[in-house]
Amino acid sequence: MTPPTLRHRLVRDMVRVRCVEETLADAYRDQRMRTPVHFSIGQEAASVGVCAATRPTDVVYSGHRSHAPYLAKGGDLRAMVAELHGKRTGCAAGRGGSVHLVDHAAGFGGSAAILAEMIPVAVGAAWAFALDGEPRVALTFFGDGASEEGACHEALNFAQVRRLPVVFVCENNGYSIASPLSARQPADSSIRERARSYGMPARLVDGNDVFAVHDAARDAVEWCRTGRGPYFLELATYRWREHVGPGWDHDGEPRGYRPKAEVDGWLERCPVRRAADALRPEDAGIDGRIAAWTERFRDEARQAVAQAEADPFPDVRTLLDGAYAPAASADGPAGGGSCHEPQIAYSGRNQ
Ligand SMILES: Cc1ncc(C[n+]2csc(CCOP(=O)(O)OP(=O)(O)O)c2C)c(N)n1
Repeated sequence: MTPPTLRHRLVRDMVRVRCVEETLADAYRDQRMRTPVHFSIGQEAASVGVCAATRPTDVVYSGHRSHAPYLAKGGDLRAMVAELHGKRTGCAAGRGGSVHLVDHAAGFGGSAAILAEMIPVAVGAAWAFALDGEPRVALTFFGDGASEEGACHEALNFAQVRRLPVVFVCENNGYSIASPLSARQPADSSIRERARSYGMPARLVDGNDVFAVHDAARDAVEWCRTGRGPYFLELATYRWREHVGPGWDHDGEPRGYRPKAEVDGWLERCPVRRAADALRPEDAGIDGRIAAWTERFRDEARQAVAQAEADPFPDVRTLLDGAYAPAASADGPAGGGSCHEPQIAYSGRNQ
């Protein structure tokens, strides 16, 4: 059997992310996952195209929309699904949920839901790589809303001053929850222009074209690895489902912040379908391959959900392990108590 081409791998990896997230969205309705979930369904080309341009030793960070970059960087599927179920086998030992994914072995450095929080963290990692003289690159995914945070601009500035090897990947899906870009940013301005004003290259790319994303990401990573400083990618894309949760904006009471015709227009620009259309002239069997991948990855995702449901919850006695607690003073115990003895009553139910 001939090995898959890079273009095939990019399509396959998007299909995998789509299948995992759709399976999770279906299972979410059973309420066994008690974590908020922010799906990247419709935005798969961004994570897959960028992460395929990295080396295993490069490190990726993300915000709350974290499943896709985690999986695209090679994060362990079962550990992610267990994390979403709050289980001990989760990648954050069941303490973090969907917004606190991590897989150091795969080069996924972590995700967090405080907007823009991981951008300076990625810059810090890049600074360490530069100081150690290691040819590694840090990458950080975030949304258009996060690009408006002060922490983002401080990080861009510092990265450029120090010429650090960090790729800033802004997935511009046009909305911050229900607030459109036009209501939040001055007319005739753009995210990439603001990034460019710090002196780094900043490119707008069709974020639903996985091949274009991959080409741009290769240039960006190469730029950083060869010591020329940071690089900014603005990927224009669109989230298909509601901001948080498994539903669609128009499957019940209209939410009112974006018209159905706009959503439908972006469904037509499905990144998987567009990649398949592009590949068909060189591979008449692409649709059959996608069908086979879909079956395989849905099955893999269903097994991960079944395994996560069967896995144990963390032991309540470990509840405060790893949590900060001030030391007791001579006048009596300080507020937080010990790291090892839970200080709160526990009903034994998963509430
Ligand atoms: C500092 C901070 N402010 C507000 C929020 C609440 N919040 C969570 S997600 C979100 C919108 C994020 O939009 P964007 O960065 O564009 O990412 P998207 O959800 O579109 O992927 C907001 C305002 C937060 N998590 N952190």
